[in-house]
Amino acid sequence: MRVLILGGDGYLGWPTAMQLAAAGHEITVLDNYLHREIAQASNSQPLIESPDLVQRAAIFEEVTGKSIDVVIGDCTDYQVLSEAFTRCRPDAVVHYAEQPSGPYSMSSYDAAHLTINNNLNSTFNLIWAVLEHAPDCHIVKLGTMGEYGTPDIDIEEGWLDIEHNGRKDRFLYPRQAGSLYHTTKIFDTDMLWFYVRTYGIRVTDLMQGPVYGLTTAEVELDPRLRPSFHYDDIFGTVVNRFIVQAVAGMPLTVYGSGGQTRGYLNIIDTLQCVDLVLQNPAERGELRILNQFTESLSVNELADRVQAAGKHLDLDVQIEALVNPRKEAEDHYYNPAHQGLLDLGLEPHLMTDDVLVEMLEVVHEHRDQIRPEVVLPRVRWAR
Ligand code: USQ
Repeated sequence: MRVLILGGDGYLGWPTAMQLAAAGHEITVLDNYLHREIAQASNSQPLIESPDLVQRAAIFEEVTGKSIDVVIGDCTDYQVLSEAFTRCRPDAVVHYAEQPSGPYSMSSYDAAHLTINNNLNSTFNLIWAVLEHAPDCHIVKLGTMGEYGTPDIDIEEGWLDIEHNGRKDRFLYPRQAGSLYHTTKIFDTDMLWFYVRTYGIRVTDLMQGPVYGLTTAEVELDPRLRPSFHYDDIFGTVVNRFIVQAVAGMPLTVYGSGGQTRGYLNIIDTLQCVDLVLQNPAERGELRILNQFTESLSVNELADRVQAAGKHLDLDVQIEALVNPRKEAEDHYYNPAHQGLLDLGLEPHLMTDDVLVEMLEVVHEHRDQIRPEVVLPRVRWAR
């Protein structure tokens, strides 16, 4: 398959590119380093500095003999995206090219504006590039479980059958996100649904939960191929943050009462899910929505697990409840369906003690680079 990966420099984009290239697919990655720029500007550099995309592709080729075609460019510029389509002639596009942080999107007018602009325009341009250059191309779009919020009913996979005044119909599941970033993903889904039902494009929208981990199969070949790993309050996801806090000897930062429950997955399973949906594409005229996570856990449960794993390394891990910087339910019902990817063949790698211990060990090797000043929350939802 020829696959174009938008956002190929990111935490998930780069490992996806490597895995697909290693499996023999022809891969083009497109990225404009936006994430590196805004992370730098908000003093949120990753734990381990990654080589740039051109250098990473060269290292990958050196160790595997397989090439990854790199295009540095901005997919909110339609010309750039059109040229990437002409160059790659993709059978599928994996779309990661979005500003991915809730806290960043809530930090200022400029950050909110950038998030709206980047996320909506990249998706809009992608749809048009498919319509104009590759109408049969399968769009694999990374959405988020956060689109659904935390409703007091079961969460379905994308759709809800509703009976009203004796008649029935099927609609997109109601969405109510907790940050502007998560809201842009709702706009994306709506936009994709409009173009699917109007022009019959084929789309898989993956509603992903928070991802954790810093090692994938290709990283074993050369540690310079490691995904960029954030632990700061803005770009770090909660499990990755807790691991770094445990190593740094800082108390784990549980926001509020810690009852917030989300569906988590190992980075290895993100790659597995993307691979499975590429092998099993959506039909023309189908918006297929799959909930992408393997286990639901509350923040308190995460903290307890990291604390227990820390004992294997003789770390005395403390847990501290902080005033929640976000506006979110802290004690809520949470029962999302997630059968679709299992039916496609997903074999979950769960958050075991061993997995957490391995993460602690890798972070421990890099403990000198931890900057405690970026750990506590700097962005608040309140105004
Ligand atoms: N949390 C803490 N302490 C921390 C950091 C987070 O208690 O130090 C809590 C948050 O308040 C939240 C939960 O942990 O209730 C998850 O937070 P997160 O920062 O790991 O995840 P989130 O902001 O929701 O966003 C992340 C990714 C985003 C992805 C999303 C999936 O940054 O790109 O879409 O996870 S989901 O959460 O299902 O929407």
